[in-house]
Amino acid sequence: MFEKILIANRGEIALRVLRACRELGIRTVAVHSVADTEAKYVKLADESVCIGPAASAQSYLNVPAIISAAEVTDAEAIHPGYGFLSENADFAERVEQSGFAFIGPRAETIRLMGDKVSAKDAMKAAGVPCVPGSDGALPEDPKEIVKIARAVGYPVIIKAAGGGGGRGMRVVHTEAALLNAVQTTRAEAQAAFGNPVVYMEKFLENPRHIEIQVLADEHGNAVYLGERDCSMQRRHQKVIEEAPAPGIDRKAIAKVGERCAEACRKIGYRGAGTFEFLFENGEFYFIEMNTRVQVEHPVTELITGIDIVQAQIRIAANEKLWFGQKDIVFRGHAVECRINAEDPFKFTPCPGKITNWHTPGGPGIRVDSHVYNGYTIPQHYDSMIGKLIAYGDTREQAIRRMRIALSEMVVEGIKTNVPLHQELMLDARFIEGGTSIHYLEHKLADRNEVKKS
Ligand code: MV4
Repeated sequence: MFEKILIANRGEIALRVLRACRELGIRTVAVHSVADTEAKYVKLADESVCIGPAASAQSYLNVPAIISAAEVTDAEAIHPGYGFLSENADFAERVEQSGFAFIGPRAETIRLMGDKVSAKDAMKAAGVPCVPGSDGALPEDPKEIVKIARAVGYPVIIKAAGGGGGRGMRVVHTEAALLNAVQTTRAEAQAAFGNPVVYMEKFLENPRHIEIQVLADEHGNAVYLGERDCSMQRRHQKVIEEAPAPGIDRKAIAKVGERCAEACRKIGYRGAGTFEFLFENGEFYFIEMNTRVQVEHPVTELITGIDIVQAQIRIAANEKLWFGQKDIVFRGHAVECRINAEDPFKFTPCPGKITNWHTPGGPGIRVDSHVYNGYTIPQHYDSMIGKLIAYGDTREQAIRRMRIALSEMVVEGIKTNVPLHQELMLDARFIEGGTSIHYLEHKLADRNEVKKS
C-alpha cells in the first residue's frame, strides 16, 4: 500500500479523499491555491503545498506545480478527485511518466472515453446498449448525413465528439434544419474543443438519467455497484441524486450492470467508473462514461457499504478486488442533496463568509462538507459547499430523514439552495419518484410563471 498520497483537488472531495487515506493509514499531501490557505482539508492534511494563485488555471490545473509538489513531498500516488484534472489523459500520463501512480484508469482509457465517438464505439463493441445513431462520426457528404438522419428518424441530436456533460449538442426536428445544425455544431465544436468531429443520435424526448457505478481491478475483475438516479438536474448540474433508482425493475438493472462490468473486463478498465445511461420506456441507452469518482458516489456507498474512494486507492496499489458481484448486497435507500452557495430562486452564486454553520445528524445522516463556522467561501470555484446524504430502509424513510436534516441545517451569512431542497422533498412528483431529466426545469419555469401572474 502507498505510504503517502497527494490530493490534487480542493473542497469537499479533498476532505473525502483525505478521510479515505486516514482510514487506510496513508499520509496525505494537500495542494492548494492562495485562496484555499484556510481550507479545512489543508489544515487536516499531514503536509500542504501552495501551488499557485486563486485562478484554477494557475493552481488546480497547473500540472508542473502539482507534479513538483509530489516530488518535493515524496508522495507515491496522486488522487485527482473530480473536475479539474481528473479526466485529463495528458495529466494522467505525465503523473505516471514522473513515476507516480495515478489513482484512476490508464491514460489511454481516459482518452478513449474523453472522445465520445470512440467511447460509444468501444461500449457498443463490448455489448453495452447504446442510443441508436450514426455509429461513429458523421461523414462530410451532406447526402450521407441526410440519409443517416432518415434512417435514425427525427428528432435527432447532433453531439460533439469532444463534448460531453451537455456541452456541444443540438436537437434537430426536421430535415430542413439538419445540415445547418450539423455545420453550426461542427464549428462550435472546433472552437470549444479543437475537434470538429460530430455524431448523431436519436433524440430521446423524456428520459431519466440513470448511471451505473463500476469498480475494476488490474487483475481482470470487475463488478457493478448498482445504479444512481440523477434525473433531478438544472442546466446539466445535478441537484438531487438517489440510489436505487425508484421504479426500475431489479432484473433490468442486474442485466445492464453485468454488461457494464463485462465491458470493463473487455477494455481492461481500472478503478472506479460510471456508465451514464438515458432510460426511457424501460430501456437503457448508454451515452457517456465518466472515468473519475463522482460527486454523488456517497449514495452508492450507503446502499452497498463499500467505500468507493478507498477502493480506488487499493486498486491503484494493484490489489485484487476483495469481493465479487455475489458479495455485494444492496440494502435500503439513499438520497443526496447538493448544498450550493447560491440564490435559491435565481441560482446566482453567493460566495462569502459563513457566520453560522450547524450540520444535522442522527440516524442515517451523512454530511460531506469542507466548510466550517467562520469559513469564507472563495468566489473562484464551484458553488457546491457540501452534500447532505440521508439513508433509510425505504425511500420514504430516507426522504423523511432528509426533510428533518434540512430543517436542522443552519447556514448563515450566505444564501444557499437549502430552501429549494426543502421544497423538493415535499414535491408530489419527486415523492412519487421516477421524474425525467426535464422535470426540475419545468417546475422552476412554472414557479416563475406563478410569481409573474
Ligand atoms: C441526450 C438527450 C436526449 N437524447 N441524448 C446532456 C448531457 C450529456 N451527457 C447528454 N445529454 C443528453 N443527451 C439523446 N440521444 C438528452 C440529454 C440531456 C440530458 C441528459 C442527462 C441529464 C440531463 C440532461 C439534460 C438535458 C439534455
